[in-house]
Amino acid sequence: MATFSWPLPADASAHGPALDHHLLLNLWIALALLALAHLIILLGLLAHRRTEATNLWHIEYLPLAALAILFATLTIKAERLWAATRYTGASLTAVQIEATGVQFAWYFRYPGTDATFGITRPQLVAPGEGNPLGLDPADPHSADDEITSELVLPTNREVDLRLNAQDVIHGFSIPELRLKQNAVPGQTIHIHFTPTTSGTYAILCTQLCGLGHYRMNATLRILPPAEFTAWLASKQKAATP
Ligand SMILES: [Cu+2]
Repeated sequence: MATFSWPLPADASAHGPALDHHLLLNLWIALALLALAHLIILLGLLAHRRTEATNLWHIEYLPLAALAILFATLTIKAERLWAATRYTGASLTAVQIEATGVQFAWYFRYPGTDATFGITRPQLVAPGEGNPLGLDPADPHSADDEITSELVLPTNREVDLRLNAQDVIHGFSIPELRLKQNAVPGQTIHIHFTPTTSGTYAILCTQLCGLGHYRMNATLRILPPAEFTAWLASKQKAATP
């Protein structure tokens, strides 16, 4: 199956190949069942009616039970693959980053050298004054927080991304990382994953969140660890007065 030409975008995450494999397995099974259903219809048309209709229960219920077990197994496997990025906790050494969806932009926040995110308050949100997330300057943890409009991640290190939304539900989606998760106002939703391939990728919003939805996108840059550390240091240096 490795030689199968696959019209999905290239995968740049550690969990992606398992998801791709499962998707392909689903498609092959659906194709096989479609062919089988047509074969059965064809045989039914050609066969002579030799049996009483009342004796056909096993022809009806056994395939039905087999299909139910097959689809339940595929669904449970898919649910587990998805839950691996969502419901299991990230490792304690994961890079901590926050992403916030706002009509119509994504903001990313790095906690800085104190490794703690500063408190944000809705009443302090003022994008025109350079405080799009409403960081509270009275909280000492907020002083070194770095807010960016592009997401920069290191390769081969787990990322613990917390997702927020300020106004309406936005859909955080990176096709190359096989990630799609809603950002919901009033909730902090964690997803964790490990980028594997350096490059520049698009971050999209996949919920119709308003008139400017079409332009709600951002850039993801995945860098080798040394370059990522240098980028983070340069951001922090620029922020220090
Ligand atoms: Cu949106």
